Amino acid sequence: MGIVNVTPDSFSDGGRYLGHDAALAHARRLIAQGADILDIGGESTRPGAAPVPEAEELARVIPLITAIRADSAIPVSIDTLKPAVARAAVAAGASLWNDVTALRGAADAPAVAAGLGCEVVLMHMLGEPGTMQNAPRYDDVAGEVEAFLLARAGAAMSAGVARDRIWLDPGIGFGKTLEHNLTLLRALPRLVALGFPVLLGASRKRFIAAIDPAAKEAGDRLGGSLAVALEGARAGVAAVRVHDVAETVQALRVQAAING
Ligand code: HH2
Repeated sequence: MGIVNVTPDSFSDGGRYLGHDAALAHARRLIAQGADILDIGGESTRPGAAPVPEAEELARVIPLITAIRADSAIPVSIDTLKPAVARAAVAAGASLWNDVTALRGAADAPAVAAGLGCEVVLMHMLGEPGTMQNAPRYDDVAGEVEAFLLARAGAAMSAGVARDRIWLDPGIGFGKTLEHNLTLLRALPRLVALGFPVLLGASRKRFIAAIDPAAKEAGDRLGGSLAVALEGARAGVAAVRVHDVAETVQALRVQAAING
């Protein structure tokens, strides 16, 4: 899954693809590099990011989805916590709603997801983006994340979302210390064993710098991002959400070739 952030403030590529033409060119580049899904986002979720009004978010993402749909059949995912943005994105041709709040962003979010009939990514986040990195605490991080995701899958299904449309995501970096992230990465086989497709997003994230101090800037974290993608694939995740599509596709292809 290749990331297209149409935002001024995303942590690793904020502002680079804010204009429609730059975003579309980036989307086309990721398709050419071998992305199987594009994840389009118009609101950053990094700690401290400013909330984006609905009209602004729609103006960022909808023309882009329409333009991608005009010349590619690639599945498009909309990264939003607003039901109205998900609805407009699906109308424009998106088939997956990637929601970092796991359908908790609005009271009607599960019902909207059911009505849209699209696939849904339910991601774990502890707290709110603004404060989630302030000393997050768990007694058993893998168990708690798993229980949360199963509860959210239950809520989605109760609202009418079909079981085979639900993806789970442990939410690397969303209210987690380095140790929490590592424990969750070690526990991926257990998450995969729940039987839902798992999405893993660790690309260029800050925990990589906590392991390698030389990776201070987001752009310095390709090696660490590839390491996580390979571990994820080995654990059986269905997709990895990444900024560096060409390099990730190459790493996964070589890994697949080695493994026959
Ligand atoms: N991470 C980010 C955003 N959306 N969605 C899912 N399902 N999983 C993730 O791990 C995930 C996500 C954060 O990365 P990015 O989009 O690069 O940054 P920002 O939120 O600042 O736009």
